[in-house]
Amino acid sequence: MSLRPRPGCTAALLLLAFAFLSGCAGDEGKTIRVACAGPMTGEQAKQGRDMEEGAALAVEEWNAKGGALGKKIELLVYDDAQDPKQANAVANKMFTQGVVIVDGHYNSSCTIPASEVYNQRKMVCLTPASTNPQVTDRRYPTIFRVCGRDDQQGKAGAEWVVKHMPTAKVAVLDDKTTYGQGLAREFQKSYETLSGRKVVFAGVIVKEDQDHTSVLTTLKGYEPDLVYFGGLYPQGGLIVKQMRQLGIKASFMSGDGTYDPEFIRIAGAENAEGSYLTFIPDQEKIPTAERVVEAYKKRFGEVGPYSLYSYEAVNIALQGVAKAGTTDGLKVAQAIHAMAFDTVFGPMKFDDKGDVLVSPYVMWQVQGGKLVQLPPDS
Ligand code: ABU
Repeated sequence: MSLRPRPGCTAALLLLAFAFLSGCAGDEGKTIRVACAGPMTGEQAKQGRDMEEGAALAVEEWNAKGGALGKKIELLVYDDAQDPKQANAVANKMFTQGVVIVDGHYNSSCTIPASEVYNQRKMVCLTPASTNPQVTDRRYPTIFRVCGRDDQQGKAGAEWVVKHMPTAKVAVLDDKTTYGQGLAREFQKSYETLSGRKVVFAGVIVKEDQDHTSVLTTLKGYEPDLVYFGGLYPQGGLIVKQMRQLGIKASFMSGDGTYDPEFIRIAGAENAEGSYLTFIPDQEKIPTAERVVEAYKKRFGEVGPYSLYSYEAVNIALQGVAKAGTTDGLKVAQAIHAMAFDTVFGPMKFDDKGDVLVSPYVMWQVQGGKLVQLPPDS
């Protein structure tokens, strides 16, 4: 477990830490235990921190209103270290520690195995960020996803390419993870169907490597106009940087896992310039998000890609608890399935798989070293 304060939020996080330590001393049952689980250490730690902060804000707001079912809410933070085995281990630990709600995980490769435990133990899990279809396609009754799916965003990326770059030669790369490989295949399938053309090259990187020039040199030989990458920002940033170093001028496109200012920092602003990324419309411009965005910024600073999704994962779960009048996982899940939620993203409801009914993907581009949402018809 880890709690890492940002400047200005030390006192509040210390309170959370105190609450956790008190919990360890035997408060189980006196509080409702909510877990936030994700990559709290390592190269994706920024995403874990964003999730933790969103969850902390939601828990604080619930506690300020008196908690739920007459009990205070206690936030416990678990580090899955972006490792499927560790995700499974922390899922089991949560069960032994009396966790009833899980906000997690970030990586689909962690959410999928961990949700086997949540399903078996009837714990309610809402992932704020895992977009691989398998997360919900297994139709486990207590598993939900607050964000969209890779079959939706892969198709959105392909539609954009077919419309805006109809004659482009397209190459595809992925990082061989559940998320990256899945997203790349969804993009490729939609692209080839919609355009009637084949991608000119499909290759993989070794995620743990820092040097991707071998596969990029092969890719260069196919003279692509666009490189679509299925993977996350630490690798996406390096790929763009090394593409430019090798003189590959092709446009770069990726998905939500690359959508983070860290992508631009790792690539270098000059190298990342012009890159395309699919993500949801600007969260800071959603009228229903205004109050929470302001509160989040005041407490933690910049809102991360999945900060507000994490905030809403906790809110939705606790509304389910309040509606069900119990922390029994199956009853809470039934309540969540039956309810309609007013969220920062607007009205939200879940289908019978546990997916949200609406999840709009739009195109973003790096312009002037910043992520800029492109108008819908551009
Ligand atoms: N959707 C981006 C987070 C990574 C994942 O789904 O595995």
